[in-house]
Amino acid sequence: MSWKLIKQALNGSKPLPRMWHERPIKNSYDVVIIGGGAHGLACAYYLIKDHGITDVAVLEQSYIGAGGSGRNTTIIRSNYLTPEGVQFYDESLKLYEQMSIDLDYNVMFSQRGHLTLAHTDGSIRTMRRRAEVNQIQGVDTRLIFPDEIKKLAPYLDVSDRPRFPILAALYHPPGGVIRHDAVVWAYAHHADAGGAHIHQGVRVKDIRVTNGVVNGVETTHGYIKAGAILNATAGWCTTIADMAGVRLPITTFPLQASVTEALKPFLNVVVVSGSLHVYVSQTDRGELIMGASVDPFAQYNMRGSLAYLEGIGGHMLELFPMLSKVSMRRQWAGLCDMTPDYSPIMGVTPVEGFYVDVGWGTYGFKASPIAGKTLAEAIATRSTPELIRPFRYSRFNEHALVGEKGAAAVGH
Ligand code: PYC
Repeated sequence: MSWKLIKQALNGSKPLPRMWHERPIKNSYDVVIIGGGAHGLACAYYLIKDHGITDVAVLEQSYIGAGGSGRNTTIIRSNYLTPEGVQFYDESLKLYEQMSIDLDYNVMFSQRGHLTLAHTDGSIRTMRRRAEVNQIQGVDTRLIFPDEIKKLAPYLDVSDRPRFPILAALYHPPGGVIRHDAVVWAYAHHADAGGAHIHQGVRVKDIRVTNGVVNGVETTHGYIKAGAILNATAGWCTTIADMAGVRLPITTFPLQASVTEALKPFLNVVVVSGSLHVYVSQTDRGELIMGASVDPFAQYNMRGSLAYLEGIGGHMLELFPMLSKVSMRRQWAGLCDMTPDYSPIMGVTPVEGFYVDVGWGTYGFKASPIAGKTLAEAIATRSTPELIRPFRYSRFNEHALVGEKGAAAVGH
């Protein structure tokens, strides 16, 4: 048992110290971060830790982690298709590996391995390419075939019975799942302890820009002057960017997910099928947590639909026929900001002092640590770090897209 737990037990009924605090809103900060998800909070943490910038406010219109950070299916991986994507996400995975130690908070990162199934010759070709790109970058990813897949996921139907039989899989042993709330709380705690102010329930109504330079934000709680502003929102990123006069090539779609009743442990890897639009893993409590591809219509509605349940139910049963009696317990949706090349947009914008960390599609949570770290560097140095240069805002005018559709998530 850890010393921390023993101390807590001996503390009797004394309330535990707060993880973060409510503080009065100041009328000026060096840096204002819009969006209190894992990205925004990680950026606040790294501004303090790496650059000694402590005069930071994180503004969250709801409660911290209420958006994509608390709605994702907790998958972490770095088996992308482009060298730029692999390098970037792999740095994130390495930071996740160290997070429980670095932040002294158990984020329960379970590197149980990640399998992306191939049901067609075309997807085998893409996976071969991904495996090679990954291996060149030093990332452990390889193509495997049904006999090995069966050993990793014994209940997966690898026979030729299904409509789309499993022909092969991309196996990525470092991939896995993490406790997403814990990631948000750990960053919030350290950002707060380092001096950042976390303001929940504060909505940004406008951004003041003079002669191409940001001045501050108009909020539901009054005007706040800011030396630099980071747009680290999802769902509302285009609305916020519009306030600064910055147009983003982003369309927003809902993505639905759900969880079943708890079952005995039987699934020790993350399983993804692009062709069937499914990703699934088993939680520590035994539930199956799963999601689909984005809904077919661009909208901000986050209601669950019967069409999603029918679709995912059918596809799950093609993969795991023995689940036919299992009931679904909860479903929800989050908002996904899709860019034309399925890669994010990070760094400086044409408005001086206005930075973006947006366009995270269905893959934002896994990037939180490295996005926070590199954006903090961009803000502190007023330049774009090499690792995120490929994802710069100007790439759309420079015909320098980073096409990640083949590895972004499930088939979109
Ligand atoms: O990119 O790994 C992924 C993912 C999982 C669920 C949605 N996207």
